[in-house]
Formats: sequence, C-alpha cells, structure tokens
Amino acid sequence: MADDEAPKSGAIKDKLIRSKQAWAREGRLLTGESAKPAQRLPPGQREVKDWPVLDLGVTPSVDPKKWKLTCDGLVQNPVTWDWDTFLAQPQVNLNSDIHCVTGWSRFDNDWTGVHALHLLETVQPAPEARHIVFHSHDGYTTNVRLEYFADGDVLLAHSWQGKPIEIEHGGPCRVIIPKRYFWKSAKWVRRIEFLAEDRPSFWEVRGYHNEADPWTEERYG
Ligand SMILES: Nc1nc2c(c(=O)[nH]1)N[C@H]1C(S)=C(S)[C@@H](COP(=O)(O)O)O[C@H]1N2
Ligand SMILES: [Mo]
Repeated sequence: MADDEAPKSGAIKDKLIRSKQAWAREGRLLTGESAKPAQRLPPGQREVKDWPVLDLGVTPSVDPKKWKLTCDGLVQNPVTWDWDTFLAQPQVNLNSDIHCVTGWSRFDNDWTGVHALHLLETVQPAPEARHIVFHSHDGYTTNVRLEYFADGDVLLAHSWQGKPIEIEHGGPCRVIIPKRYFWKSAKWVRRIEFLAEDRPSFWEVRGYHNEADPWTEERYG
C-alpha cells in the first residue's frame, strides 16, 4: 500500500519541522524537574482552554466511506476494519488530559471510540511483539512500546466532547495515548503495525525522545 494515499491540502512545513528540531537540540522548556503523575500538570507545562492544532501542515481528507484501518505485523489475527466495522466494535468513553511537548496541556477531554485493549484482544499480538508503529494518512509515523498502547486509558477515538473529531484534529479517527506527549497520538491513523524491534519514527528521529513521558520530561533525546 502506498504510504500516503488520501488526498491532502497544504505543503509539508519544512520550517516548522526545522524549528522543532532546533527546540530539541536546545532543550527548550526543560526544567530539570520531574514529577509524579499525581501532579496533574507535568513540569514545564501550562494549561490552555482552547485546543491548538499541530501537524506537518498537511491535512488529509479522509472520507469515512472509504476509511480503513489495518492492524498487521506480528499479530495472530490481522484485521482491516472499514468504518461500519470500526463503529460496530464495543465503544468506550474515556476522559483524559493532553500534554503537548510544545508546552500546552488541555484537561478533561472526553473521548469516545474503541478501546486499545479491545483491539489487542481482537488481533492477538504474537509473543515476540513488543513495539508498535502508527502510520497516518499524511505520511506521519510514531512509535510506542506495546505496553504503552495496552494501557487502560488508550483508545482509537472518533469523538471528542460528544462530537465527531474535526478533520484538523485527526478525524475521523485518531489514537489517544494520554500518558505520553501528544506527538505519540497519531491523527488520521490508517495502519497499526506490530513489531519485535523498536522503530523510531517521524519526531523520534528528529531529536524527540523515544518514550515521551511528560512527568519525567522525556521531551528530547
Ligand atoms: N498524523 C499525524 N499525527 C500527529 C501529528 C501529525 O503531524 N500528523 N502531530 C503530532 C503532534 S506533534 C501533536 S502535538 C498532536 C497534535 O494534535 P492536535 O492538532 O489535535 O492538537 O498530534 C500528533 N499526531
Ligand atoms: Mo506536538
């Protein structure tokens, strides 16, 4: 499959990518503190009430009628869900906070979608599967440990505050991994690939930390 098959508008923001790489080199926002998740606002973060849009400047238009999500790699039951099949899975409502590495946090987001644990139960990762790479329609990729995806607060979300997630925020379907910086939460996800070996992805090979825990400020690395 082509890595990138949905129609898009906009050009990749090379300047934005270069300036975020420079942030990583300079260690911008690092406070040297660390805090336990019991402290709601991680070190170096400020709370915002709006919801900023951050992406590579490319907004793919993903028509739910043509939408497909493939989960493959080291799994016993690879699946490809179309939109109706995705919505026919058990649905969960989960509330969580967003922490973006650029310094903003947004509390109390209500997400609806399919629990990561349900997806894992369906695909049955092989015993040697330890890592995941998410592939998105804008060509973006990001990697996490399988155990981070298997956390009870992780979901594939289609709705936010009871309404379909807007296209600029990754609709019709995006990943939400609340305990990692938000770059680990892929917008416009189209493929979830299970791997034995880790594969650092878009920001992870551009100076950003592989693990991305906001409470220990794993911003850059
Ligand atoms: N497909 C895709 N997912 C992505 C990104 C992206 O550029 N493309 N940017 C990441 C980054 S850096 C952040 S902070 C969040 C931003 O999500 P938002 O625009 O809904 O706030 O999406 C993450 N997921
Ligand atoms: Mo980000």
